[in-house]
Amino acid sequence: MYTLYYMTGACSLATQVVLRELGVEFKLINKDSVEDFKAINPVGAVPVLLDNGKKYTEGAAILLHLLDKHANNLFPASGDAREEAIQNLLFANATMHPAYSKLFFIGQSMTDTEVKQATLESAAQSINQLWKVVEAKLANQPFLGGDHYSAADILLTVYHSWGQYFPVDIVIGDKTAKLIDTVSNLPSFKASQEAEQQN
Ligand SMILES: N[C@@H](CCC(=O)N[C@@H](CS)C(=O)NCC(=O)O)C(=O)O
Repeated sequence: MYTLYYMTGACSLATQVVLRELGVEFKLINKDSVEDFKAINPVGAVPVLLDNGKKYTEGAAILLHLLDKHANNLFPASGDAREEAIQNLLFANATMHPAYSKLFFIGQSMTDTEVKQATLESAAQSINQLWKVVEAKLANQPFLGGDHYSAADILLTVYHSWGQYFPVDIVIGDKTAKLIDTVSNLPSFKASQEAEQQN
């Protein structure tokens, strides 16, 4: 039995989608309902996963743990395909996520309206460069995972949803738009969003 600590709409949404894709049982706990969340994760960040009481932090590490443990079609088990999938997972988690995190930081910390808008737009340009990298990776395949969506595709779909919170233009290519549309309409994705609202 798993327990997932989450925040609504945050990167932990991708962890929940993967748990559902794997068909495993889990319990959801909203981070904001925990009195001292830093006692659970001193960094203060979600996702945090408990696997039979053992604690896992860091989204990519959590996904690798789950995907190694359960049979799935989200992550190759070996070979070049696995190496490629690890690179894509970390591109999403360690490159695209921090690029979006800049928007949240600027949004929360800057007060001068003009400077704030210019800085948000600069951060959005960096994000758009990364979406071009994604579009290029999709030249001959519908998902980063190939013919089937992968963990990285799920992460990217969650991050893309964050652009709507900021007054900037996030530009994605046609193939990327199709990927995001497909993943965000998966039953596992929709159920995860609903569960966050109900919990
Ligand atoms: N490197 C961490 C980063 C996780 C992270 O930044 N999580 C955000 C949500 S997407 C968070 O929990 N922020 C704390 C907060 O906003 O209170 C990971 O991949 O797990």
